[in-house]
Amino acid sequence: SSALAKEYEPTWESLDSRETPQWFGEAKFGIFIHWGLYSVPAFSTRGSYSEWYWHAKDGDQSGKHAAATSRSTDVNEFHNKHYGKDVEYADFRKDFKAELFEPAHWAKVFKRSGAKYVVLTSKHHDGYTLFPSKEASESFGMHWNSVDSGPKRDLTGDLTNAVRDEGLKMGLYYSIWDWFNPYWPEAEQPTTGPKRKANLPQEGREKYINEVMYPQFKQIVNDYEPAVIFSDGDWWMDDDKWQTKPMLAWLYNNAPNKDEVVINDRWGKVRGKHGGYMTTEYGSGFEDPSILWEENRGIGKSFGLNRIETYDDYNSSQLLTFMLVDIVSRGGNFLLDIGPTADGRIPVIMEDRLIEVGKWLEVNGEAIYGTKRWDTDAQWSAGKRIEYTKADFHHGVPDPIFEMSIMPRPGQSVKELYFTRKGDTLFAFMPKWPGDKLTVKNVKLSKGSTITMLGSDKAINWQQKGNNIEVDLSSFGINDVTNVYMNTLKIT
Ligand code: FUL
Repeated sequence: SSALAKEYEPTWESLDSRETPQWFGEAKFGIFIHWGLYSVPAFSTRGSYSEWYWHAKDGDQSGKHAAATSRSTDVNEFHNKHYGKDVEYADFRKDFKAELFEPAHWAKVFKRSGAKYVVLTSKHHDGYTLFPSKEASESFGMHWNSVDSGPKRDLTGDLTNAVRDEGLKMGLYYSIWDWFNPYWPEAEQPTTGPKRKANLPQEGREKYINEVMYPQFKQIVNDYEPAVIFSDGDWWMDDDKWQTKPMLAWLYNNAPNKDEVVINDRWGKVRGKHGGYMTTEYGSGFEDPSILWEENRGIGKSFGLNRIETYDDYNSSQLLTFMLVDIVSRGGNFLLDIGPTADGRIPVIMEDRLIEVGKWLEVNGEAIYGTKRWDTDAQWSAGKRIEYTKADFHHGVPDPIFEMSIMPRPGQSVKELYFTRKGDTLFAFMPKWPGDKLTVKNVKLSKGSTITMLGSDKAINWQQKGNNIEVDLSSFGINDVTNVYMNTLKIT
C-alpha cells in the first residue's frame, strides 16, 4: 500500500505514521525463545530471570537494573560452588554446544502449538550473538558469537529456515544494550572477563553504536529478514542517546521485507508510546482498543531456562489457554516464551505446554486468529463474574509472580465469558462450563442466526429475551465437551 511505500524520516512523527503490517494483529500467538550462554548455568533465584546470570554475578549491584535479576549473592554462591571462582562467563562458551539441536523438530513443535510467529534472541544483553557477528567478536576481543565459538553454528539462520519451512513467520529479539561490551562506557565494569577499552561516555557510546549496534542490526535485517524485531534493554537511556530513530528509518526504507517487518516499542524510554506495537512483560496488556499490543512471559517465571524451577513453577496448559483467550479478547497478542537447554533441546514440559495449547487451538483457532475485540460496553457487562476454586485447575495454581499478572487465582472473580468477533460473527469463550443454561447479555440476533459450539455438530437452541439471548446447553453431556480447557460458542 502507499502507506508502506513512502520514505520515512528519523522522527517518531514520521515513523509512527507507518501502518503496522496487518499480519501481526491477526497472528495472535507467537513463541519467544531465550537461548544463549546463560542456558549453560540455567540458574537464577526462583522468580527471576536466568538470562541475567552474568549481570547478577558480575554487574552493577546498586539495584539500578536489578528489577528482573537474581539476587547476586545466590548466583555468586552457586557459581563459586559449582564452577569455581576462576570460571568466567566466557568459559561457558565451551559448554554451549547445541549438539542435540534439531531446528526442524523445534519448528514442528511451534507449528503444532498453533503459533503463527517465532521470536529468537539473536543477541541478549550479554552481547553474545547466535549469528556470525564479527563486530561482537572484535569488540570483545574474543570469539563472541555462536559460529566462531560454542555450537559453531549459525543458530539464527538454521532456525529461521526451519521455521519458514513450516509456514510460520520468523522474528528476532535484538538487545541494543550490550552490558559488558568493552566499547561501551556506561555499563558496569565487570569484575571478571573482558574489560572495557574506552571509558569516555560519549565517545564510547558512539563507538558501540556505530561499530557494533548499527552493523549488527543491518546484518540481521539483510541476512534473515526478520518479520518481527523485538528490541530490548533500552529503558535506562533515551532514544536520542541510543540513536535508534535513524536505525528505524533505515529499516522502514530499506529492509528487504519492508512490507512485512514489524517492530516493538523498546527503543529508548518510549515504551507504550512509540513503535509498531506496544509490549507488556509478565503484565496484562493495554485496555485502549486503539493500541496494538503484545504481552510476553515465560511458561514459568524466567525467560531463559531456570533449572531450579519445578513442576509447580510452570503454568498448566489450561492456564496458558486462559491467558491466550484473555489477551486476545482484549485485542492483544500473546508471545509465550520457552528456554531451551544448552545442548539444544526444548524441555519436554515446555513442549507439552505448547502442544496442548495447540490442540485447543486446532478446535478453537477460528475464534482466535484474525479476530478483533468485541468493542461494546456489553463486552464488559456480559454475563456474570464467577469465582474460581482450586478444583477448577488441573493442577496447582502458581503464586502471583508480578502484581499485574492476569492469571485467575482461587477466590478471584473473573469474567464468565470472554468474547472476540470476526465480521458479524461473535465468539464467546466459556472458561467454566456454565451448566444447562447460559445468558449472553446485550446481543440481538436475527431469526436465521445460529449458535454452535466449536468442535461439535450439535444444533444449539436459543431464544431472544429482550436484549439478551438465552442459550440452551442442556443437550451437552460430558462426552460432547471435547475441548478440555475451554469451550467456545460461535454465534453467527
Ligand atoms: C526484558 C529483559 O531484560 C529480559 O531478560 C527479557 O529478555 C525480556 C523479554 O525483556 O526486558
